[in-house]
Amino acid sequence: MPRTALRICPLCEATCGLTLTIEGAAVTGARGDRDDVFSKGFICPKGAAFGQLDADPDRLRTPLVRRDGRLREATWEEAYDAIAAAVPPLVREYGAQSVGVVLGNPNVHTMAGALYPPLLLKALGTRNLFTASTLDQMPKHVSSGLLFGDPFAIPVPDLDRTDFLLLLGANPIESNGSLCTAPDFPGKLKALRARGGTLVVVDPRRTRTAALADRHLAPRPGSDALLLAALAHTLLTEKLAAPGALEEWTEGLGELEAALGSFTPEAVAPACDLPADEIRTLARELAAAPTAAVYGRIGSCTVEYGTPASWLVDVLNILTGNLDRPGGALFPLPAAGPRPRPAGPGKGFVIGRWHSRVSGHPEVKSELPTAALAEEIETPGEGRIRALIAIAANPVLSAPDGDRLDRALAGLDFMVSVDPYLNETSRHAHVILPPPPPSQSAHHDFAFNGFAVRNQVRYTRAAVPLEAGRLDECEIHARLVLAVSGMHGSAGPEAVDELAVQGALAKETADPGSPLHGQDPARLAGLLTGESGPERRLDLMLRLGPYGDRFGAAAEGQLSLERLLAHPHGIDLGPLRPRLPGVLRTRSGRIELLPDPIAAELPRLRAALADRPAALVLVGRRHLRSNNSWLHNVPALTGGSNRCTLQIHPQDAGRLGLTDGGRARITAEGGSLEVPVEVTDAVRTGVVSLPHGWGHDRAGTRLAVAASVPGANVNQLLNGTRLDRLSGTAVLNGFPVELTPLP
Ligand SMILES: Nc1nc2c(c(=O)[nH]1)N[C@H]1C(S)=C(S)[C@@H](COP(=O)(O)OP(=O)(O)OC[C@H]3O[C@@H](n4cnc5c(=O)[nH]c(N)nc54)[C@H](O)[C@@H]3O)O[C@H]1N2
Ligand SMILES: Nc1nc2c(c(=O)[nH]1)N[C@H]1C(S)=C(S)[C@@H](COP(=O)(O)OP(=O)(O)OC[C@H]3O[C@@H](n4cnc5c(=O)[nH]c(N)nc54)[C@H](O)[C@@H]3O)O[C@H]1N2
Ligand code: SF4
Ligand SMILES: [Mo]
Repeated sequence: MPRTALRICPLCEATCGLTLTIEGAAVTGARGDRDDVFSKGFICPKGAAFGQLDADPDRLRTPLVRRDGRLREATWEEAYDAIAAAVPPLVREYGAQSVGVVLGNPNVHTMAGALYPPLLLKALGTRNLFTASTLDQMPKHVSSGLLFGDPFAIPVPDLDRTDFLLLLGANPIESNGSLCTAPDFPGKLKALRARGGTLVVVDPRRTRTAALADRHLAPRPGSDALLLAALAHTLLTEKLAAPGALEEWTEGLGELEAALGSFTPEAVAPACDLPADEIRTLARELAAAPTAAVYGRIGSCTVEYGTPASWLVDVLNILTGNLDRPGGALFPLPAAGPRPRPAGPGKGFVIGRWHSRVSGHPEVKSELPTAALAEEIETPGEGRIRALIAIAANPVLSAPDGDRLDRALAGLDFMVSVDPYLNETSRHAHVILPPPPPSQSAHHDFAFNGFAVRNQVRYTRAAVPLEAGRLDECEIHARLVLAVSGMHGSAGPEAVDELAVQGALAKETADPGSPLHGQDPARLAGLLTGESGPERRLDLMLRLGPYGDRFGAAAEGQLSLERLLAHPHGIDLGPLRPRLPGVLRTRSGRIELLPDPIAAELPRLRAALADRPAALVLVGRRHLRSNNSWLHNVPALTGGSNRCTLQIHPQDAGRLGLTDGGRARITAEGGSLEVPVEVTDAVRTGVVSLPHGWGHDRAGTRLAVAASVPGANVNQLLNGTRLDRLSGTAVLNGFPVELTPLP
């Protein structure tokens, strides 16, 4: 008899609740959970393919360990023995910096990825940390760190209530949203328009999102910072700025007008390739809307001025009085996050506390640019990375110049991958530790509830029992922490969780501001419930969190794991509410509107006004039925519009002698590729588009479906030197390319 089980979808940031149909141990169906308090039944084709993804025959079922140069099936014991034999001796001989850590995107989609990497990094003591953030949203962290003192205080547009949404460089109809967790983003955009609201989309492509908009502006890629600066300039000079209550909490308002002095609509118009009138009109509409939210994503982050653009997004939210008010952009309050603290000065946020060894890139949020990973492995000298631990990461495809990274990884003394696939990156590992398929894992969104458009909390236990011979991914991580700490064999994985619990409780009970101040941490630990270490840790975070029961110190009926388990479809915690000034952690205790590092960047941005634009630049794109580099092996999601083609406007195609269905050679500073051409007026002139995550043609992988339609890896066009200066984020959009037709 088939049964059903609930599972929060781990495939994108929308975090939809799924109802899985299960026969035996197999997931035979997936539909949206209509009773889910947040997603209310929404599902997309990726979620619907959950069963096929879960059962992919290419998923590794046992660890692989390299012997005599070849990866072979091994036991967990053999795998951890190999790690314990390799990593601690390397650290003893060459120091902590000799081990690098790479954390990829799915870490924000697993409980293990939230709970253990901080412990791993602490155990290793390395500063060589590289994550997907520097290929993605790091500009937003830097901007929030500087403005609000907390890099995670990222305001999200109040999609359900806003009257006006200005959306830049995002295509949520296909991506389902990012840094804005909103199941059924498409429905929310349609509802915005249906209630008389306005949607403006800024994108060099006429995306499916742009097609829904009241107005679509198609600027030259990379020019968002200029456009936004001109919008802010217009608000200030036309006296349309009305920060209202925010004024009390904001410093630097008076200096902003001078700092943005030369960014008039007329001055930026040629660089943006937009009429100055249109920029002015947009500024006036933004100011006139009863409520409005400005929101920018990938296309405004992974560009040369990604941090200034991300900063200007919130400058506009502040100038229009929309920050922290319903209908504007608000700060979520996640259930497993810290309790709000009283307002007051904080530690502030700085970048560059240390620098990368080879190119001297500043650290940002304790991370170094992933674009600089290869040189840190290749370049001889003290502090060179000799061993690498890659968790849920495929930088060979997702970072600039995969061929170089490929060679660098091949030269490592030792590499561990925690990954379900033998793919372009993990094929270099000496040990691969494969997590079980998602049906066999519990799920809670530690990361995305912090960016959700509604406060809510959900937890789903494993839908299918762990298959014999499998380890839960949390246990895989915990054992990894032990193995690199030289404690393999002398302590069990539960010790890692208990240490984390003790640490958190010791801190809490020592805090004079806590209702638990002075209590006995051991007694509190004894009160935790849960079937496993990670469940006990979730219980702890929920109980200490903003809605928690504080072990009885809070009123009856507050949150704990037990209470959450009694609500399998989740608990709604209400719409987002204003949180200022409590969220502020700047040294001044106020919003620092014109932070020094940004002010110092403005002259460069001003100088960019005089740059002669390249004739042809490249931007990326995402397809609904794919996800970065790792869903091309699921047959249900391949084919159709999900193809690795180079989109080009008919006018450009004609000028260059390219035809639809033909082939072209595309060349940029990092290399060249042969790609199929798709002629379409969905991209503007002067712009071509190639999706990322393709290039599955390397030897030694086990991705049968993906390898049959490999596509080309767009990141091979880059050499890793183009970065957003302040955040170290790779410029993946808006770089110059050249095209020649191929026969
Ligand atoms: N040109 C260009 N490049 C880009 C982008 C772009 O827009 N253009 N986008 C960038 C962005 S936004 C991101 S986030 C990065 C992503 O970059 P990465 O994080 O490096 O890449 P992913 O393709 O998400 O790869 C994730 C890896 O995790 C593995 N995996 C999947 N599920 C699990 C799991 O449950 N547990 C574990 N341990 N592993 C798992 C997959 O097999 C895969 O190897 O790519 C970036 N690269
Ligand atoms: N289906 C699917 N969903 C996904 C993913 C996926 O790969 N597939 N990846 C997930 C991940 S890791 C992330 S980070 C999110 C990303 O979510 P989004 O940010 O919505 O991602 P994209 O679809 O890449 O949208 C970026 C848009 O920016 C445009 N653009 C490029 N350059 C510029 C520019 O200079 N200015 C402006 N204004 N626009 C520009 C591109 O044309 C593109 O339409 O999606 C997540 N969801
Ligand atoms: S929108 Fe995202 S979370 Fe929802 S079903 Fe699709 S992939 Fe899963
Ligand atoms: Mo991402």
